[in-house]
Amino acid sequence: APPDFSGTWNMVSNENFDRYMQSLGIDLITRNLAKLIKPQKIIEQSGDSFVIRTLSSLRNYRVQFTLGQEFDEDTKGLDNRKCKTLVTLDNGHLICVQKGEKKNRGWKHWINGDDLHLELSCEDQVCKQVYRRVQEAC
Ligand code: YOG
Repeated sequence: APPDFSGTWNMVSNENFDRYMQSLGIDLITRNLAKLIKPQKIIEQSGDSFVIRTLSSLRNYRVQFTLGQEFDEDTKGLDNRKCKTLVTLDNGHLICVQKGEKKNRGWKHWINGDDLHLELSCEDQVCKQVYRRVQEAC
């Protein structure tokens, strides 16, 4: 069965985030603030439809999509670019391609136990993040 990404996930690790942000042209002051935060992901999945919220004290970001349907993404509050974005599911991996000004841009999510993995790519940089599931009260 395909994985269910739904839930609340807290960041536990973040590798190469600074160089990823540099590849997106984020200024030094913003990068230094962004490195200090540990965002939370809130994912709502129902069938092929997803909402992913990335929440932090610095910025919030929300993206909504249906698998296999390209859409216009505006990375407002992040690097403020427009992309043609397509997300597909391949062997339990949620794979996003963000076509636009930046080459080789996208991200991948997958689940391993209680961990939600995220690889963010731009140009020649890959940032590797891990989030851990927040258990709901019963
Ligand atoms: O996630 O696209 O889950 O959208 C990447 C930040 C930092 C703002 C975050 C705020 C890229 C300043 C979005 C971080 C750097 C730096 C919390 C990752 C840009 C600006 C919002 C992302 C996907 C996959 C869903």
